[in-house]
Amino acid sequence: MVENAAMAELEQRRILKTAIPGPRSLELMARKAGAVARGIGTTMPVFAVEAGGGVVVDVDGNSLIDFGSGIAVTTIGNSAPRVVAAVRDQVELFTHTCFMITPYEGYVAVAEQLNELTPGDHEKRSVLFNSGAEAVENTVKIARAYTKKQAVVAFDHAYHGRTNLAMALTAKNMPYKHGFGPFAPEVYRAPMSYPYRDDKLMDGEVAAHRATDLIDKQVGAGNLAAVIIEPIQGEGGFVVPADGFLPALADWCRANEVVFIADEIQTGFARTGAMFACELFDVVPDLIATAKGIAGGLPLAAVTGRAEIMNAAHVGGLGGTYGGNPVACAAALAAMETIKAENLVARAAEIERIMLGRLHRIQAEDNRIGDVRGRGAMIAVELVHQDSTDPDPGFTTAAATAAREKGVIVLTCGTYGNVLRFLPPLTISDELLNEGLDVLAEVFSTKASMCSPKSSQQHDPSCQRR
Ligand code: PLZ
Repeated sequence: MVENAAMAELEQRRILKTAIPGPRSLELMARKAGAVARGIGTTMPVFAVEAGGGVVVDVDGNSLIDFGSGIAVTTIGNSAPRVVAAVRDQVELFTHTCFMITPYEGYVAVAEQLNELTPGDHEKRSVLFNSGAEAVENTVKIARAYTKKQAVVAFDHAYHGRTNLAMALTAKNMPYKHGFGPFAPEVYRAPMSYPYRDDKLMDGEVAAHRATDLIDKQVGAGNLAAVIIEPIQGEGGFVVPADGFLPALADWCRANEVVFIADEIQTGFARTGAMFACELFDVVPDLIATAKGIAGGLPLAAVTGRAEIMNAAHVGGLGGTYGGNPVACAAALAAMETIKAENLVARAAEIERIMLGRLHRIQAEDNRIGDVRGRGAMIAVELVHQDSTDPDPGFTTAAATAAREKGVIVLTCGTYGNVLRFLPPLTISDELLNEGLDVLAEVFSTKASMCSPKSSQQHDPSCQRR
């Protein structure tokens, strides 16, 4: 692994010097409340000063194990050495010209890389943007321009972003949509394949048929421009669809002249133990939206796809002032080189093995863990009330808070708020990974007698498990 001075100095250890949050973080949280709009929430109220490898260091000197990667962004580690060097070099040359005014090579090189790395060996084109939501919006613009149709189908539990069209595509009301309507029209929702919650007899093909049948009846393929789906859902609960679901859906799209869009904003760039999660399911999307892990933490996003679809939008129809900023492009080239040079796709698969092994062992002792699932370094546990599949968001919040107080950054997700998700950077050491898992094991064992009452009951007598 290439190391730089800063990273070598950053001790790869969990260190707790104060309570979490410490006094300086508390002071800064008070300043945040006085200066930043309340709509921006805080998962963990500690302020970062440095990060790398598998740790985030806070203003009180606490060194926290990073199981979040800033929501699946710093896949190659924070301040990855190649990214730092590439950004430094580019910043000294120029920071912006606007690619639509005077182009530069970095943008073209990123597009070439994306065309090569994304699934399928057909002729492709790419276009760059700033955020995942912007990429998603543009997949729909492009699909509409190509098909001359308007409707778009998204799925239950989907998350596609916070801009107006992306909000319409996103399933969950609170906190993403509540009070922010009206939403973009011509967006329809289909049922997702959710093996833990679906009928046990529902295999992937049957689940796909359930979705396409509803689309046929309620929308009509003749009106449908695109189907957009996360191959493994992110914010919606790390839902891994049943085998056969995505290929059947993609086949139906092809047969009906509907553009099949994969939103790989969270799953892309080695995160799931493949360069892109579509590969795990043997599907080749027509368009693929990427962001997050693409540029080692700098804001960049992309749409890549079949040349004939990508070229359907007229000249000047796509763009934006900052899209494909030269500094972000330099970072992206360095990030992609890092993934290849450090064999991070294989590292993600190794992380999957370690995490699933440990979490299955914890689950065997604890029937509040209804499901353990995920691929690569995108792993989750779904928490339920004892001896049922009823979601337990109260216990989930308590477990996440307990883990954070012990110095492990963990995130929650899921339509029902009952999923603990783990997204470590692929540069985390086995020691830190295992230490983070030790903390989780400790949290589950010390919280053994703690569970929240079912919403329908004042007191759950089955709560006393041990
Ligand atoms: N599509 C699949 O995961 C971003 C959002 C966090 P942006 N997910 C994290 C939050 O609460 O805002 C995401 C995603 C998928 C689209 C997006 C949107 O990407 O870069 O946040 O716009």
